[in-house]
Amino acid sequence: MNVLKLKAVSGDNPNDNVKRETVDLGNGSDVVYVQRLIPFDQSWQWFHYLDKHIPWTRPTIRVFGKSFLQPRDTCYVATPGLTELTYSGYQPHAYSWDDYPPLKDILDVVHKALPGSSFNSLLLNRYNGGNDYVGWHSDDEKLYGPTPEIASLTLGCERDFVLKKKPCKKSSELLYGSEPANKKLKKGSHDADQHTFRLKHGSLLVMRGYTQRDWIHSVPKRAKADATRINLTFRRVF
Ligand SMILES: O=C(O)CCC(=O)C(=O)O
Repeated sequence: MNVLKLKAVSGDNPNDNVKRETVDLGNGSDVVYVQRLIPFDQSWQWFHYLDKHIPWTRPTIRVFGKSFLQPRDTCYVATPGLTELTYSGYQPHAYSWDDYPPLKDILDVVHKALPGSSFNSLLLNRYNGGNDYVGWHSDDEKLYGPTPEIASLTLGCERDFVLKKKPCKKSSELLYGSEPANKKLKKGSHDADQHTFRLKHGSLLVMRGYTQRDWIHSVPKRAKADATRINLTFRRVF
């Protein structure tokens, strides 16, 4: 599998000494990966709190006219008054940040790590083992604007996060939408149009610029991922 060797970028964030690495995807898209944003023990504390207290649901969604159970648990949190989120025919209830106070502490850490960011919504995902996944998609809903910054925090089991370049703007979802997100790249292969990040406990991955317009991403099924992973994706709704 092509797990990326990342280039460390110095001076990107002089306000802290957390090591961050940036992958330039070209044409105004890039990804920042911070492998150890949150200390190990603190990450487990937040993991256990969220696992227990978040009102997880597994909704029925519609993709290409077919209904199926979303292959992971989810919950949505947003600041009141924002445009409501709808994806795959599903409109999640927006819980408040005040309902789950540790989320505000986590948001604070993420904001400090990303100067200039101001996220007002959060989609949480819980993968109960390697059969849970998210298929190929991009977070290109209009409510996020043309160049959203999307910050994705991992707690718990390590999983692969795969980015693949869209073949062309309009046909990408047709080409990729029904493809199961469980393929691995051949060992040792190098493909500039596909990148895999192994997301560690306490890590933060940030997609920026035109990544949602030009790339799709997935967290594929992995037989060996036998424990739970909680993912928090912070976004700004305009
Ligand atoms: O779990 C992840 O790392 C990705 C989640 C994701 O792609 C999404 O919520 O849109």
